[in-house]
Amino acid sequence: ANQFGMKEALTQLGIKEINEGTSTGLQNFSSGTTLESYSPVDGQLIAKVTTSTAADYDKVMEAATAAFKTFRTMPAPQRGEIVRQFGEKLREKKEALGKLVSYEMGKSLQEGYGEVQEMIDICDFAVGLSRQLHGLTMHSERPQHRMYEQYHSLGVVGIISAFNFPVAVWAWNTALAWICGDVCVWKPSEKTPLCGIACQNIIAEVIKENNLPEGISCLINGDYKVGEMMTADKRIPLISATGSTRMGKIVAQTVAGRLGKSLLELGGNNAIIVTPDADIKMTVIGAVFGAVGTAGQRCTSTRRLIIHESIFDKVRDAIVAAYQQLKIGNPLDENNHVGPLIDKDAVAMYSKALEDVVAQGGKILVEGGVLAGEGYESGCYVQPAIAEADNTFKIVQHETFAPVLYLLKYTGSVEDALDIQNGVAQGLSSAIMTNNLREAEHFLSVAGSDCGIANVNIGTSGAEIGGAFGGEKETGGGRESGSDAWKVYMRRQTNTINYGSSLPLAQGIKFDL
Ligand code: UN1
Repeated sequence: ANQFGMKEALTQLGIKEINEGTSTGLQNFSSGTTLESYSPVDGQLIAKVTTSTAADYDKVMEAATAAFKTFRTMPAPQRGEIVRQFGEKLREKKEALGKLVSYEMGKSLQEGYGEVQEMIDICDFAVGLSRQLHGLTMHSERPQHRMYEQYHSLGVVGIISAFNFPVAVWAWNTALAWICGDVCVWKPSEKTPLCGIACQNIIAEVIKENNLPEGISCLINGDYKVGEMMTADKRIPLISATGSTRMGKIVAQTVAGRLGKSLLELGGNNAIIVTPDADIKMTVIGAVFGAVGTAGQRCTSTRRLIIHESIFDKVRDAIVAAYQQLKIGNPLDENNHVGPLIDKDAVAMYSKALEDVVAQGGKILVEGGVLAGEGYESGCYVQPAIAEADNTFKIVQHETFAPVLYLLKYTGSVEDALDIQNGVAQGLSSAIMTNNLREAEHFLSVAGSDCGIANVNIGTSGAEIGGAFGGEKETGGGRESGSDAWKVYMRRQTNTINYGSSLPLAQGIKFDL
């Protein structure tokens, strides 16, 4: 299928018919079975990827551990220069990589480009940060003593990423890990292995051009069994995992069992509170993009709208009307708003959610359904749906990774809306639409949203890379990307230096010999 210049894009990214799925920057080690990547856009086979066996994995880990020993001694700003070069290559390949993301994953081309832009942005952020890996200095209680803390490189970082952001989430992790002096072993989702190959090909060029130790960026491919090799591996001090809460609980327990660190970025059940003081026009754009962007497969997707009863009908009608404008179809065609779901399993979960919401007492406002006919041959295209529901429904409490939006009604004050918003197990993203300062500040206060992300007059999705990204409760508690998220990729060391000629003990303890 060479629609929209996909063939050129694949060539530019070095994607062949069969690709080596286990590699360091310089060598390939794949000897496992083959993984086939089919596009949800047109159902066509894009290419194949060889998976990693335990022996392949070991070779990669040996290269990674060896690379770490030298990479950690390279000054951080020089590592920043490597990341800068990587960001430059991403700028050159933005179009090709954005297209591949769109074709292999199914998100709209605009969102595919947006994802590559996030990679570029985090590279820029990391370059600056490479000169700012600051620790504090403290005043010692003892005379002629100095105390400070410093951050040292941690080691091999294991990255397990999901299909929905097949390139950006890896970049959030690697760009920071590299400037911190860590090396990375990445297992992309088995649903988007070619995005992994494409990224690895790009970084391999940087590794070659700079004569860097092979193994600073390693790729492995396969299903959860490959992931298990990583989570159980004592050579990996930090596992950064993005995906379902179910997966995260398994990862967390395995990694904790060996007292490793994990950075978890799991499910969300994100809501927008719409108060009587909301700007309806802004609400509609924010809610619709949040609910149908990436076909509802962002961890930040808007799942629930919590609308005050006094404006419920007005907001409902405006959103329902906006849904009639949505064009669903090939995401590479920029006339379309919504592309396909990732695969038929996702379609089945979507259909089941719609059945469940009705069975549990919900009322369908915008009919869903699986689309068939010309352009929908892959069987992965669905109609974004809306249901009026109650927060207590089991299905509303659950994160369905599809474009299903629940409208919930609240009466009373913003506190009542917050009870509903916070009344779920997940805690990733949240938003309030209001021009009322008191409501907005209450929402942001300690008694307000319990999520890792809380926005005012912005939807729940589409966060910038400069802030720390992540959430509370069953979202896993991890923070990636901006702010001081880099600290998790380093180990902290406290240093006390005595430049005097006696040895006073802390806490004034006397110990004379
Ligand atoms: C995800 O869905 O895993 O905030 C990440 C957003 C994007 C990242 C989402 N910047 O929607």
